[in-house]
Parts: sequence; structure tokens; C-alpha cells
Amino acid sequence: CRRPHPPQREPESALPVSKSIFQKIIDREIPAKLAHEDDLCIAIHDISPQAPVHVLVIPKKLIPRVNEATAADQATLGHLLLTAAALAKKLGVAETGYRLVINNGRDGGESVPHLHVHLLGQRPLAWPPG
Ligand code: D5M
Repeated sequence: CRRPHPPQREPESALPVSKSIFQKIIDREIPAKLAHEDDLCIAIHDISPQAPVHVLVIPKKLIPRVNEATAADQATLGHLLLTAAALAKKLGVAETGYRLVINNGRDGGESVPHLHVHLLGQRPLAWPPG
């Protein structure tokens, strides 16, 4: 028969799903210097530190960025901040001060599409950020 073939599309499940670098770290497929781990998150030392203390607090659940977080993520989001504050104490920067940063999207400077909170400290941090 001469029926035109509609363009074939892969079913959603067959599309290649590439894991983010952080998912690979969570799954222990690549190494990282771990600062903390619990049921909801891990924290690792940044591979390219921008301050003497530079740790990333990363939820185990894949939330690409804060823009995509939903009400169901409320407890996880709160946990990330409380974990960052606890790590600031553990790493000795709570007294002098520190900064928590979440880069969101292109103009926000996001480079890894898996939500993470940067904890930066142990040096004076300029404001406004670049
Ligand atoms: O931040 C992404 C951050 O992730 C950036 O500061 C580098 C860091 N990074 C990238 N790969 C690794 C590995 N493998 N280990 C530790 N840290 C890493 P963003 O806010 O998305 O720009």
C-alpha cells in the first residue's frame, strides 16, 4: 500500500538518558572527595575550588535546578541548607562567615544540570558576585 509513513519517533524510554556528573558520583561510578552523606544528599569538595573551603551539597534525587523544584521537594531543599550550615560548622567557617550559592540556568552560571548548593568560605567574598 502507498500510505505515507509517519516519521518514526523513539519511545520516550528508549531515548538515551545521560547521567550528570553528580549522578555518577552519587552512584559511585566516578570518585569524589566526600564531605558528607545521608539519605537525602551528598556533599563533595569542588574539583575546581573558588575558595579554600568550597563544597557542593547535592540532593540524591535528580532535581535539575531550583527552577524545576516542586512543593514535593520542600523537605529536600530545606535539608540542603541545613546540611550546608552543619558543614560550615564542621569545616570551621561558621564563625568567620561563608556564602551559599545556587546557580540557576545559563545566565546564572549553572554548568551541571543537577541541583547543588555551593558552600564557599575561608576567605572574604566580594559582593556583588560577577
Ligand atoms: O557548578 C558546578 C560545579 O561542579 C563547579 O564548581 C565544578 C564542580 N564540578 C564539576 N565536576 C566535578 C567533579 N567531578 N567533582 C567535584 N566537583 C565538580 P555550577 O553551579 O553548575 O556551575
